[in-house]
Amino acid sequence: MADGNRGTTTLSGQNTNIPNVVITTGGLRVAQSGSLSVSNEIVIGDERTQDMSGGALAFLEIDGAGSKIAAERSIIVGRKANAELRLKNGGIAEAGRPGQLREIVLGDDFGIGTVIFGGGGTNPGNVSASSIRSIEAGGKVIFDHPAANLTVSAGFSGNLTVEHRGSGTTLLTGNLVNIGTTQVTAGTLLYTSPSNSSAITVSGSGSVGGSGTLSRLSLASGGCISPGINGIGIQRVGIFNVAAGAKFRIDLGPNLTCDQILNNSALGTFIDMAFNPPASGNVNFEFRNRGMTQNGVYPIMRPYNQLTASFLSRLRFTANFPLQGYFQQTFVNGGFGNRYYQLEFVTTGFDSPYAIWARSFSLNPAGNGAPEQDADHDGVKNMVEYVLRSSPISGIPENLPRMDLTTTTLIFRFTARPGISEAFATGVEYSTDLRTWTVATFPAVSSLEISGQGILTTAALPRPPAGAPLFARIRVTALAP
Ligand SMILES: [Ca+2]
Ligand SMILES: [Ca+2]
Repeated sequence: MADGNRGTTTLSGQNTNIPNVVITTGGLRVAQSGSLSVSNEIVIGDERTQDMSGGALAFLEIDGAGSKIAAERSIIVGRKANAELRLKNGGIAEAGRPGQLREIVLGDDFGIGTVIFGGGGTNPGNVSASSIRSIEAGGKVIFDHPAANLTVSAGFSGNLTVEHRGSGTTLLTGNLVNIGTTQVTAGTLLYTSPSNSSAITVSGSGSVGGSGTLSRLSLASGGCISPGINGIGIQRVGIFNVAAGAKFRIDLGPNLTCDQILNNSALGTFIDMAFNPPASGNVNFEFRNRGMTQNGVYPIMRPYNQLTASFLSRLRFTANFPLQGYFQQTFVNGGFGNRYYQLEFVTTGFDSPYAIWARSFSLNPAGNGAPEQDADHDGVKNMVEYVLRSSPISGIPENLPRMDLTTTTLIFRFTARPGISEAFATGVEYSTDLRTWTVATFPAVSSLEISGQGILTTAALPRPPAGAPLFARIRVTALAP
């Protein structure tokens, strides 16, 4: 099967048992759940007489979920010509048989090949292949899509460049071996590959991250590094150039865990991170709360020997939650007799669990949501509502203590939310006249932790003589931080 005209042909049915497909010039679209299965090769672009300065002379576009091309051998994009493979809206290009070489080849015999995931703001399709390999110079892989999570497992190798220019997020899980430059100008490009030799430049609104190792990374103004994949992670970097206006987006988690940017010595080869901060201007740190549980020292970055004191004076940080803090650097003995600087972020105040709770009801923990206040005027202080898991804004107290009368005792009990003991003490008080209150003490009062529910406090108070009143109430005290 050969397509030699310069227009576009659209295939929508099932087309099988075709030995080869060669699109010399012009375009072929596979759409509307159409398919094309080829027992040998698919070649896109195969005409030497062309204007090499122009755009693609041939393209194959696979558009829409269920649309697919499959070659039992390779898919060759750009043999002797400029050609494009366009993957849109769930369309799939599958190369090779399982267990065999499954590659998409860019550029052959002086041709130039480009693979585009998305294009013009459309959602992407994908490849089913083990690698995208460029033979001739000029090969390109372009991510130009708005999708929130495109995962591409094919590795990249050879003389190709990568561009990420759509607003979406792309995760590359394959190895990237000896490829050319990578430009991220928009969206997020994530890597899990333990090796990535590409010289990566991040600019505009682009962001880079993941859990892999980046040999060479440059953040231009606006460019962002955000270690990990949607959470806390470690990003290893070799040569790390940072321009003024660049951004570090760092997640802070429980027990002083945080995103980290480290040298890659942990790989077994002892390589410094050559960290080159800007000569002037600010670098912006943005922090996100990923379940912080305490103030403390969060180790953000560990380069060797090249972090300067003047750099520290130009760090700016913001957080989307109340958080104060400052940076410090420490000098630590490293392996092999080396010493390295560690850049640490020291937190001095973040929302306590109580404050997070108060804010969740749109209350100000330092104002109407303060522990001693009663925001909904139901007679129950905010901190008591917090302890009892009652809404501080509904006006109707929930989970109030229960009282049961036996022949000899008054049983008073309540269940407090778990994990409050660092911030609040609870107890029981009783009175016969509502004026003088006495704190009930052990053994009359006892507490028992009930897994998954909280702390059950029970007070057994002597039953007063017939006709005499007895009152009991929960006592909540805010502890000094
Ligand atoms: Ca992160
Ligand atoms: Ca209240």
